[in-house]
Amino acid sequence: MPAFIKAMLPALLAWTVSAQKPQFPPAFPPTPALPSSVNYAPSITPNVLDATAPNAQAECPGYRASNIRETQNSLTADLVLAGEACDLYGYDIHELTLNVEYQAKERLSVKIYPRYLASNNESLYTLSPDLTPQPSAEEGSNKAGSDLVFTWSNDPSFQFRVSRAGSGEVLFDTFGKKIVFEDQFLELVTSMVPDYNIYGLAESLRAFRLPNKFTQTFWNAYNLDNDNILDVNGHSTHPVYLETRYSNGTSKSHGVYARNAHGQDWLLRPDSITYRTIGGSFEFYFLSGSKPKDVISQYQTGVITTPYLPAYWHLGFQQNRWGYLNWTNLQDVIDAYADAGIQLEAFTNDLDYLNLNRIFTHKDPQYNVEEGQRFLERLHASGQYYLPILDPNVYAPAPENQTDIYPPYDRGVELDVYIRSGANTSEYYYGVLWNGFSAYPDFMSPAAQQFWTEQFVEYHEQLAYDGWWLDVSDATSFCTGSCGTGMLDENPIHVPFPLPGDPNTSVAVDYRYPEAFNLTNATEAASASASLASQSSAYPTPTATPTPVLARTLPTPGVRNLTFPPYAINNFLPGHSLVKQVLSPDAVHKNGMTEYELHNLYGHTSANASYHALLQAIPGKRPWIQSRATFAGTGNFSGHWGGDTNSKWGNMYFGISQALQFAIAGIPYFGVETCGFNGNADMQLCTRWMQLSAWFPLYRNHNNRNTIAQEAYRWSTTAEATRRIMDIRYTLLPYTYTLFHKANTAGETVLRALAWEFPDEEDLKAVETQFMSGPSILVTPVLEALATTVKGLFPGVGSGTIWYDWYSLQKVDAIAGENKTLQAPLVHQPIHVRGGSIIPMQKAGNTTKTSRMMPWSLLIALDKNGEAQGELYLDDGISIHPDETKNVELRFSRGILSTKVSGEYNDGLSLANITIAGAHGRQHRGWSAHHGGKACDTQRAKMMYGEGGVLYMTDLGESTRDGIWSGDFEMRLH
Ligand code: MIG
Repeated sequence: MPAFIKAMLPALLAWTVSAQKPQFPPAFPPTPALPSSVNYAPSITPNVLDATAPNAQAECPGYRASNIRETQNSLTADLVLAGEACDLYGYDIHELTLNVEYQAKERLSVKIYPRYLASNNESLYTLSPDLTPQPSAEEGSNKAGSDLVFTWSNDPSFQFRVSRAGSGEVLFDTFGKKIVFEDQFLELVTSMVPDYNIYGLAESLRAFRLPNKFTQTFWNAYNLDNDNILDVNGHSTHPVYLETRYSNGTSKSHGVYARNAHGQDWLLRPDSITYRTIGGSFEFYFLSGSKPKDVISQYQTGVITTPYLPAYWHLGFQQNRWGYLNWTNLQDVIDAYADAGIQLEAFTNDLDYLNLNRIFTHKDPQYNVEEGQRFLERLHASGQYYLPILDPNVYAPAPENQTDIYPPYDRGVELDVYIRSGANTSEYYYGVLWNGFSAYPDFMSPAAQQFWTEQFVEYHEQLAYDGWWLDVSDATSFCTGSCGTGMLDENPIHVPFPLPGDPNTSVAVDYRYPEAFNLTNATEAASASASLASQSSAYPTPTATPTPVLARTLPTPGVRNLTFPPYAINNFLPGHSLVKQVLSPDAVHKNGMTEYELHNLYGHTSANASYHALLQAIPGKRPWIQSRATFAGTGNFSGHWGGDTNSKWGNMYFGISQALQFAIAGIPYFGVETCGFNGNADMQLCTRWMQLSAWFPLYRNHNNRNTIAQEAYRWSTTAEATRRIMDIRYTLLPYTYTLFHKANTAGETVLRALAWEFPDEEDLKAVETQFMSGPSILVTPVLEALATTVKGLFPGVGSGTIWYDWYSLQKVDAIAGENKTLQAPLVHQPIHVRGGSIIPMQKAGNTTKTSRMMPWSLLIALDKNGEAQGELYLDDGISIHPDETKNVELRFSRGILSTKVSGEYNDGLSLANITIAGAHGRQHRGWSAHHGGKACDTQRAKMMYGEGGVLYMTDLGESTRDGIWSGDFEMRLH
């Protein structure tokens, strides 16, 4: 029996193990043994669920403020412990500093941190501005001019409020509660208004409007399941919420951001929110709003920085699956999309292309480099892109095995880039992931940036990829502690559980289907359940090792317990343990900080390093990077996807609120695995999901390797529905791209909740089944199996908003508050245009590139006064710093359309037609136009009234052939 299995014996328990050296794949050994130095995963009752846990509010003394110093825009004070230390879940910090800053008219910061910091432990308490932006006061800011007011008192102990200047409305209120500040436990409680409306706190799969009996935990996690469990911690940490309060037919909103990356719980309760972290400091930013869109914009422009501007092609449709076995396989899929007449912009290739899942390799002969080069030449020539997967962990070859050669690892050693084991800092930390025992670059270090950049550049010289899809960046490892220490000779090992598709396992084939499949496909459903039964009996699912329940650990004064801190956050993994399925919190970074402080930042730092490396590998172009794990500010350089969803209707449903969470978090480039990742899709689900996702900025279809194929062309109805919706998406690319420009420059959002566009309507506060794309498009997706109708609200109609059906341009007849039934046969998705909008469009081509070469058209949807406006932003769509840009303002009023252009970019495309919806009243007989000051020749143009007041003006071709946006345009109806 090999030594490594012997060493693992204690952990074997429920696993059946063959006594052979593991092959790769599919024999998978059990959880690799733990070095005895690591305390093995005891289960800790989390305090939030533990009724017997001492209550910090009752036991701790709080603080007293003294020595108050005030300036025009700040207040500082000393906070001293107001009684005997409670040392409850750590040891109390006796002296703190309070710092309040009126940073801008609409932003106030409140920071509380230890008064005396030895320079070497400063980093434990303050999150470095190098990691995520830390806003400071704007010039000229002062208390007198602030929207917000800070008040405090010492009675009975230090407490504070943040309220609105003028009205005095209290937004945040710790009165009557204590501040608890220990080295491993911080707590602060704010009172909340009854039935409060808060949104944000990404990431978790759950309702859009957060429940008020709910705990949001932040500990970025990945196992094969958490993308499907509602309400648990996900891959990202965004400690920011938006609160909206309605009264008297209007509303006011504000925002709260708590800048802290430590593991944390937000306990939402009916009349309060308790904020607890296991380290760091209190660092709050209050944003005055007062509309939801203002709050989001203040957060992005003033605090975390705005989202990056994607390249135009990032908005095209992407296909992926785990299980495309070779280049030919990819080519076949590309050809099939072309044959079906469905746009395909890019391939996001999964692990299949890698040799033994080792990054920066390729598998021969399936993914042979020379063949790949020819493949990429063809792909790029047709305006398409290649986006392979990348995992941050680096395979550590078996030292004794002369043939196990893996240069990237060696280079990382040479540059000394890897995170170190906490148990023995002279060793690197070796976790387990898809490639086996592996090391993890410390992306905060310049050496790791150099390493990463070199690898990107070298790999790009072989295979001209166009971006990376960065997976498992939660800082994932499937064993506990540095389990590879002393075991590298066993490499390559398999993760300690079967991967989807591993032959002869319980997950070899996934036989699950969506709800209602048994109704639409009774025979297949029956045979799938028979196959499932026989697979399950042949390969039973191994039962998990039972986790012992253990009492809380007690704090040792002066010593932080990094792996089992005295307060257990409500991590969803067994035992709520922080050491499971992640790099252990005691792993050490190059600057001496530990994963305890940095865990939730690994996705952020690895995506950031990838962004910068891409700028070197593909100079001058906007990088495409989407990261598995994110933190506040990641949207500045990366997108994010919704995770390994099941092919179920409920998963599709929650993707909408997930997208809205990320709109608040400043990551608009978000999308979900269309048609579902785990389990098989069917025609119904895939059709509806292709329609829904067509509105998500990141639009990709992806599935697991043990499921049936689900490309959009697999079912003829799905293909037809996709052609229709995809044409709409591509037609609207100029509109969407302009939204991204506004996100990038002004912190506006792309996808929007109805409540953000219509903040006075309280009945919209929890709407999560409809959403808007920008200010003008309302989407009412079908989210239910077998439905041919769908119900939707038409916001604003009570105060005169007009909505037009996208397809017929007929005015919708709806009354305020009516949940109106809309026809929605399978190939049709209800979409509505808001009166008052002008939308510049280009007919869909087969790629974003060819779409951008189509002549322009304008859709003018009139409001109740016969007016409309819109905007357009253009540039070359790819350069990181475009030389030329174009901004266009469009306006229609009193029968006159006028544009105001600025900037030099000119696409040289003419205006082909104008459509006006809602053109009732006077019938016009003709029109005249000027372009760049010159009269246009309108002789060949046609004008026609359609049903319901739609005016079509076509064949405008010649007069604007120098490019409609090259000069101001004015058109008058006669
Ligand atoms: O065990 O690379 O979310 O999209 O297909 C899964 C394989 C690891 C997780 C990603 C998923 C991807 C899969 N990865």
